[in-house]
Amino acid sequence: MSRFSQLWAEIAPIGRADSGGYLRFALTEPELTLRDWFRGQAAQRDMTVTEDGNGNLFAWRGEPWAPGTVLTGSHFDSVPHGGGYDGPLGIVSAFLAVDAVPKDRKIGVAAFVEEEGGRFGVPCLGSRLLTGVMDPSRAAALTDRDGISFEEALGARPVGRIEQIANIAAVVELHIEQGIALRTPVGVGSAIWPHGRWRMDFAGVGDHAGTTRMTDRHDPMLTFAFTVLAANKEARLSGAHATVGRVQVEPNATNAIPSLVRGWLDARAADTATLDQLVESVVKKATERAGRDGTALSVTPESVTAEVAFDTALAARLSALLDDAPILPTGAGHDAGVLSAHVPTAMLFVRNPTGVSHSPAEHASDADCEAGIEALARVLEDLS
Ligand code: HGY
Ligand code: MN
Ligand code: MN
Ligand code: MN
Repeated sequence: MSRFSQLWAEIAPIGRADSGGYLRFALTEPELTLRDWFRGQAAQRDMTVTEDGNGNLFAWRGEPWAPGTVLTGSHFDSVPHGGGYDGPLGIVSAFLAVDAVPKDRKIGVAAFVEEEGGRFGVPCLGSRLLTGVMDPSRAAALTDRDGISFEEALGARPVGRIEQIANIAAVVELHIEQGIALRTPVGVGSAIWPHGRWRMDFAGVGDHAGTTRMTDRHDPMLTFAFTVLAANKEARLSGAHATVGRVQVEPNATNAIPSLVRGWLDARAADTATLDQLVESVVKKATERAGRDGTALSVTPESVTAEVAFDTALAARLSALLDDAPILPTGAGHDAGVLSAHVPTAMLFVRNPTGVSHSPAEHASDADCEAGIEALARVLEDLS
């Protein structure tokens, strides 16, 4: 059994649901178990473990945050019933790559908290706090579906920007590819599409499903359903990607017209103009429809992320180092995207044969994962 398969077997059962997908929400029992696993891996390598007061966990070879350190890693948290590779592959690969890098090199391994935003709603929460682009008091007050705040889950108020991020020479995040463009075992990231989430609240008039005449209704579910169709159509017409998820209906009963339907629009496009056009048009059409339905729509932008263009010289250097590995964009957000505004940053992608992700069916072959580890080791050695 290879070192990779051995470590992979250690974490595979943690947080796995009957669906075969994972329920690894930030700072819940499965993710905390993975953090303990992380500490064990660091101890085996005599690496110093630190936490940054924002929920991010680090293992350092050399002094924590020493100038010139190269940082790698990813996240443990998953979307509900997500795949096991999205995030953890970058952390397992980081520890195994560290093993192959000369011992005198200063390397850090990170596990960023709440990358998916699956518990508290804001993606890349940990890396946004670390770099100072997320206000700690706003983060502290974020709540999950049970009303638990991030501060309560963390056990303390998040501290916000860590000034030592300026000491980091480079960041490299290895991640399973979440599309089908990569046809070689390993690729290098060129960019992250502009994307964001918009919370859409549809308010109507709750009433009896059986006795209320159709002409008397102000049913927010109707406006919501129209909006889902409008988002889908607009995206298809413009080549963008739009999804409506995380839906809450109040009251969520068979025989009651709801008073409120809450959903999140996840929209992404290859360029900012297309993204802006998509969101503007969906909101306009939904607002018009709300007028016809006698419902009210409120839209709140959340974590809108501008296009990330990774350092092109760095990407070219890594591609050359990795036998001309292809350089490709991704539509998925990553902590590396947040960090890239503060530190020279690169991403390595490992081939995903089906491109399926955020699903129990997400998979990468052991051979490609081993190739990813070998590539990451080469990159860490080159950059450090
Ligand atoms: O949702 C994303 O784009 C990423 O997988 N967190
Ligand atoms: Mn993800
Ligand atoms: Mn991810
Ligand atoms: Mn990520």
